[in-house]
Amino acid sequence: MRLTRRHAAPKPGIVHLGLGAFFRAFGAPFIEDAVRAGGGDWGVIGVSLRSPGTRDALAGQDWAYTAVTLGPEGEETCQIEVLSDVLVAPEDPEAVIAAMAHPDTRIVSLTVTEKGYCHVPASGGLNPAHPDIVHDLGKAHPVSAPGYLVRALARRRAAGLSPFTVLSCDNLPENGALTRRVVCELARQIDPGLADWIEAEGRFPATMVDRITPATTPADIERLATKHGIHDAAPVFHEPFRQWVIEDRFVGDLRPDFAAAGVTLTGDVQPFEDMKLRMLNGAHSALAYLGYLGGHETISDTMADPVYRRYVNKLWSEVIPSVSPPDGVDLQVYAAALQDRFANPGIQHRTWQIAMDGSQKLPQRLLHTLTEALATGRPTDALCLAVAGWMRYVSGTDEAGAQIDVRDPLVDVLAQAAASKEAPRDKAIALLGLRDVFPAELAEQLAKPVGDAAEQLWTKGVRRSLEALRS
Ligand code: CS2
Repeated sequence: MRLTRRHAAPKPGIVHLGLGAFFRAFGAPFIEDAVRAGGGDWGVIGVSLRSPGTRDALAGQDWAYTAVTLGPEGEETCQIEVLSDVLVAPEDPEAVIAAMAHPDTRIVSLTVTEKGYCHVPASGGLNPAHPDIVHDLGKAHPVSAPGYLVRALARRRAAGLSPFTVLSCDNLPENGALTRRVVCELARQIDPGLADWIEAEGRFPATMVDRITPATTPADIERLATKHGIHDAAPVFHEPFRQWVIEDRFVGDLRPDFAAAGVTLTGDVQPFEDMKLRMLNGAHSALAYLGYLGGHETISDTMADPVYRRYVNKLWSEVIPSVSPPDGVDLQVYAAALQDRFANPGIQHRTWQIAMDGSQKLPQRLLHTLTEALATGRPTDALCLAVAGWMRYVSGTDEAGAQIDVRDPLVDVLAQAAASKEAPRDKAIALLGLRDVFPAELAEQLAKPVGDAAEQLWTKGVRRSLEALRS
């Protein structure tokens, strides 16, 4: 029998943009726990900004679904019922704006991935040439996340309502400030008065979000049915660990009782964010590129290979000096825990999945760390090899000459830059020339060490390059 809802949905108070597996495995269960512990009308209207797949799968289940914890000792299931409706933006943009502008909506949260903010990764400002932004400037019905935020905020201002709190839950540096910047820059081009109002009244708390959530596969859905008897068309699968740190700055102080659900509410998210982006996501990206090139399909396979395990520990030893830890956190202990989380064989997290959208991820995951390490003369060999790994990957063929299915908003630009030169070092320098990713000064500093790493990778191959790194 198909899964069905057990309780009525809570009255909605949150609209969530980007109804992917990550939000359903992370934000939604946290909100459900907060409502259970602290009450309040905080049901969630989920919005898919692109495709109807999740809506179609969840519609027959009254928006309920299963979240499966993949622990080292087995699987545990939990039914999540906090979604009260799902909208598909391209089918009915007006319904999405109306939901966001509704007086009951007090928070609009986002997991739209890095590229969904339509910003320039190297600077954090809005990319005015982005095709979705060009579209949204000309049309009343937007396609981009910043476009929806601006149009819905305009509607609230016209109705005399206060703005909603905008809660970015993506892995971006200073995600709250970045979201505020792209929204205000877009609003200013549409109506300067609106931009002034958002700047004065709007709230964009920073967050740090953490739970490893691989994409659900047909085999996962099948296993849930055969092993647990649960017939769910859209379950999500995740690791046991979860951590959410939120800057406690909401419009009118209106929010779920997050603390009751175990969320850390703080005045300063930055130390948590730097630690997580640089140590977890930085290592994830490094392992994704180098692991993929070495023939590893998942992160846990990559971690089972001693050459990579040694490499990632060397990488962390280069990253740790650039991180000011949150109070009471020992970064060596944090790294050891990451090593175990990455090695969890229950999590089949594909290197190919993490390798996606590298042009949007590299700055906050590896380049900020590199900038600081270079300024203080600290070692950067493992960091530079990670950047060279990305370059080798986006050049489009693996070591056996097979085509790589590179997914990145800049895929064509990256392929052209890599193909414009013959020698590996020159390819690396051509890629360092992409100003959307590498600031000029950093590119100049990286020319020699990343050029050397690229030379090694292309000529000796990934395994020998990893082995050649001194620990
Ligand atoms: C991963 C993240 O896909 C990726 O780029 O690095 O999704 C990672 O699994 C999460 O940030 C963990 O919290």
